[in-house]
Amino acid sequence: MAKQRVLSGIQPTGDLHLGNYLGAIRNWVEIQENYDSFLFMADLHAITVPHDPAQLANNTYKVAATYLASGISLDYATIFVQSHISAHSELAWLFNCITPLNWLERMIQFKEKAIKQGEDVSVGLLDYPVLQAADILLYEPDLVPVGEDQKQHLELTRDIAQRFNHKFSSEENPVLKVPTPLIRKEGARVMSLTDGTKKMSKSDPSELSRINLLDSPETITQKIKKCKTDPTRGLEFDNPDRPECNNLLTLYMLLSGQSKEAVAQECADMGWGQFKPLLTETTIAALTPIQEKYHAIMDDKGYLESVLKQGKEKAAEVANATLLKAKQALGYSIPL
Ligand code: AQP
Repeated sequence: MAKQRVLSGIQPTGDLHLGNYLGAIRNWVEIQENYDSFLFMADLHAITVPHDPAQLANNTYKVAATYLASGISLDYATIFVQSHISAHSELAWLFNCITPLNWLERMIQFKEKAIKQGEDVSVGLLDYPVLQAADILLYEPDLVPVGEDQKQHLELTRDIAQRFNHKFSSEENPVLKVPTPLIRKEGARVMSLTDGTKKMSKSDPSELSRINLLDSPETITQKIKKCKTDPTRGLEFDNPDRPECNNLLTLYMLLSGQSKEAVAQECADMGWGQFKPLLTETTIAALTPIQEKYHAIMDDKGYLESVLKQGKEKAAEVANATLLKAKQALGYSIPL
């Protein structure tokens, strides 16, 4: 029996951080053996906010190298660049014409990012979830593993698929496969180090708010030393009045691979002065092997390019077949 399919991606918009790793990449690695994974670099999404053309290609290589360095194996995964497959843009246009504008206007991420852009909000930023629906539906995945912040976008993807199927195909023979989001409980929302109520994000202007996967041991030490805590002694999970405490304990739990119960017990009587060095050491130990592999892969561009070329060929075959079905359902039937 064919394996079920998984699809996910990350925008090459800057340095990846612990949120991207714990909320997304680590989960892809954990389940990869049981699935046929399609993982991409969302470089069309990367230009929905102002970007530097001189950085785009290198950022895209960096994300691909991070996938591989984090343990994604080509035995199970196809890694490709979104812009290499023109079906993404084409299907997004078709979906634009069936998606009500007010579905997009209520997207939380649009509202948050639009505030940051001020006057300079692009149509692309509003349209981002429609392109994301195309990214996903082209590959007919069974599961889409993402962080909690993407939940609303995945619901929209499901709505677009269902609307398309309802309007342009029969119930017995739907054109688009409706996917299921996979959002793990732990690590689904890694919070900022400077504000435990805000998610850790690449676009936060404060470098101190996040730990990047490529941060040096010195930088990690500094960031954890300066991170926000509270005056209470004794550390605990799930106290809504102590969001930073919950976040830092969760990071420790995930990076050390221990259970929640073990961490709760170990840290119950600790003060921050004792906990911070422990978290620092654990973070450095978890990231060092990834960093070593990352640098080796980045030094071999020929290898990376061959991975992406192979990925393009496999992804294009799947994507073009779905695009053709969608176009035919819409009435594009004149032979080439
Ligand atoms: N803080 C987070 N906690 C858990 N998961 C997270 N993800 C991002 N931040 C966290 C997950 O990472 C994947 C890819 O994200 P992305 O880079 O494509 O876009 P994003 O969600 O917009 O990430 P950022 O860091 O917030 O980037 P900017 O600041 O550029 O928008 C997704 O699976 C996401 O859930």
